[in-house]
Amino acid sequence: NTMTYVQRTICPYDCPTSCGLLAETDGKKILRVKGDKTHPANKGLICGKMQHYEESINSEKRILTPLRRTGKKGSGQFMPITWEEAGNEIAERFLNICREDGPQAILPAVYSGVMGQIQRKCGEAFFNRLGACSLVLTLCASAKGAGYSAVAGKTGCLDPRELENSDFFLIWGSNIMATRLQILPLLARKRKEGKQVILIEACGRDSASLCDKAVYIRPGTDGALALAMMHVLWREHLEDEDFLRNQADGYEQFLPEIWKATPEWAQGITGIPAEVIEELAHVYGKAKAPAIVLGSGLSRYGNGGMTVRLITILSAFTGAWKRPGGGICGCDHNLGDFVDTKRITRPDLRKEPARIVNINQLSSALNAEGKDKIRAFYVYAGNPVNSVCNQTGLLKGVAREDLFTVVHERFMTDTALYADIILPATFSVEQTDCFKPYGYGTFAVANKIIDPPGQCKSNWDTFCFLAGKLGFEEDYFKQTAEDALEDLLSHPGKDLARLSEEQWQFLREGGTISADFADHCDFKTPSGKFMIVNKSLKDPVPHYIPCYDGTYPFHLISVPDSHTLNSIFLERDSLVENRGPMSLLLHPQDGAELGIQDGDPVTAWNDLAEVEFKAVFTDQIARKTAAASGVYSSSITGQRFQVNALNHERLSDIGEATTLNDNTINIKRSTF
Ligand SMILES: Nc1nc2c(c(=O)[nH]1)N[C@H]1C(S)=C(S)[C@@H](COP(=O)(O)OP(=O)(O)OC[C@H]3O[C@@H](n4cnc5c(=O)[nH]c(N)nc54)[C@H](O)[C@@H]3O)O[C@H]1N2
Ligand SMILES: Nc1nc2c(c(=O)[nH]1)N[C@H]1C(S)=C(S)[C@@H](COP(=O)(O)OP(=O)(O)OC[C@H]3O[C@@H](n4cnc5c(=O)[nH]c(N)nc54)[C@H](O)[C@@H]3O)O[C@H]1N2
Ligand SMILES: [Mo]
Repeated sequence: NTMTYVQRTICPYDCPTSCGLLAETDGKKILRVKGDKTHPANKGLICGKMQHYEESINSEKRILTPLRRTGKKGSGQFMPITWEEAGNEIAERFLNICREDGPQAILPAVYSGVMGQIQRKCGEAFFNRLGACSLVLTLCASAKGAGYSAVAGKTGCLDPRELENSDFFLIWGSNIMATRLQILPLLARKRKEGKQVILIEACGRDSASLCDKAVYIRPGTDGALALAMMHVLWREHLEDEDFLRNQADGYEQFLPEIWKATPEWAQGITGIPAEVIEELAHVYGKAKAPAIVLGSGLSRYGNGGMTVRLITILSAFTGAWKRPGGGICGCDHNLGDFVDTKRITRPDLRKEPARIVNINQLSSALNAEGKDKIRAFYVYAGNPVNSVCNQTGLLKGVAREDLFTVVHERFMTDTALYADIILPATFSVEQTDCFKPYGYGTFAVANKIIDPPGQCKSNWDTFCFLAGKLGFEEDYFKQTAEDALEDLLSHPGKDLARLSEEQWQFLREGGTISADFADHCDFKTPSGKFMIVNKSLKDPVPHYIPCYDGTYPFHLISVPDSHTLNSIFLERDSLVENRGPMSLLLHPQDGAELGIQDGDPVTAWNDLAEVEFKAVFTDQIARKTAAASGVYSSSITGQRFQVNALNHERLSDIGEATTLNDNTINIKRSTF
């Protein structure tokens, strides 16, 4: 008969929305979680995974104390130790390494386990102060970011709430069922009103049924489609010539690229029939306020930045940016000016220029010899053994006996299995943070609701604890996360500075506030114009460039799964069970040509590795494409290597991003 109460919080995971949640608690445990109907972005709608967030928080699989390795690396044998023991050992090892080889022999790795501005980014201050390597965080959508800003600079794209005014929707390379659930009610309503929704996908298994029509494209060739659509629009006089000549840079120089890009040419590259391209361009060109909802999958290629440049130009080619609801959505980053994250990351604490390591090349870094040898690896809020390419190289690296590895985690991940010391991490409800989602112009505070179980510590508290052990004197490391939040809020960006007393109060109590939508025609670029041609780039005039592709017959792509989020939620048996075994989606005709049947065990291989999957047939995939759905761990598949073992660590054309969708494989029926 205990009293319970409800507190607002925010989903901490790597999604465009940062959904508002209501958590019911007795002050000790989280009992129930539901969507916050008053939240401006998700309006109460949350995914199946978060509907039982409490099952993750209360999971018996959580790591509750610091652990020291007792068996071979990877064996999973650990014994509990105290924070004092763990902290002393980490400090001693780090100080020795700093003395012997310098702090650049210490490599931190973080990614997107928690998306809050404080808990995600506080480690940077610690490693800046230490002088460790600086990690380039481009494991996700930075080729997309680079491609978009190469054209639009810092101009804000469409906030999804602006899609209310759109009259035509191109869902381009986005698994909206898994990653953009919050816009589904709007799309359903628009379809009822007779507005068309068309999907352009390499694999539309999850999303095709939510659209009027799906067009399947050969992976990595979307730039050719965008060019050919512009060709048709130009030929049919559907372009906005006034906009292109007067508000954009370089239209004249770009025109020859369009003239060359006939639908017949694009058919040869994309595999989409020329008539379909013609029709697509016509319906797009006839719409007044067409919106392109752009996913990130198509940017994870050797030509990813160029592809996004071409699609961004297409999104403005008919003048759509001038009309409410017209333009491009999903290109992030410039939706609102709230807090100054440098107050958290503290680049000023670094005394010497950093040694830079790209997260996509962790495998190379961990296997380097000589003066570049990495001696300590500190992982937090990330699971690189499962999320980064060249998994065979990564496993070789983390298995090194002379590498001292610390992993700050909530669960025994494949990365944690290789740790010398594991530190127990918190859940979002056990720590204070603030959120600026990458898909909406909103900002939210999420206050700590309950104390962590066992001896779990947040990233903030852990770095401050270790700073103490290392003798860092800066006041920064003596603050609490609540102090850090107060510091951010007392140096507000322009969209916070204008809040009323009442709104401040609401925000501080865990509310979400919104920035105004961007002015899409006030171009935040050096020339003040939309940059069709961008002279600061190696490739100033956009044109079609092929992706890496490769020598094997099938193009391998990775697609998000709606039951899980990257390797998060693997602790939830029911979600993992519903998702099923690690599968490779294939077109039935390709399956037939390979002599395999739906459900067969198959082996996929290339120059890097050999990985076992279950073949799953779907019509909703481009030919000669194999799509691996979701991220799996060794404990689920029983295999040492998962899909990323088949992916190279090559980078994108611009943005230094992952090219995890740009690899080729052979496939055969497994023989046991
Ligand atoms: N349930 C769930 N939600 C998630 C995630 C998850 O794993 N599960 N991941 C989260 C993360 S980390 C991110 S970054 C976001 C966004 O996650 P992203 O991984 O960017 O996913 P999407 O934007 O949905 O885009 C992926 C889609 O691109 C398609 N695709 C791949 N290559 C091509 C191509 O060459 N051309 C075209 N047209 N399509 C292609 C794939 O088939 C897939 O449907 O979602 C987040 N939300
Ligand atoms: N094959 C394949 N590879 C992929 C993808 C894919 O779809 N397929 N997706 C790619 C994309 S888009 C991304 S963004 C990356 C994601 O790459 P990662 O961020 O490395 O992967 P996650 O699986 O999200 O792992 C995050 C880990 O952080 C832990 N964690 C959560 N909260 C906290 C916290 O507060 N503190 C600490 N210390 N730990 C915490 C979680 O338990 C989890 O194990 O993976 C990329 N790699
Ligand atoms: Mo991501």
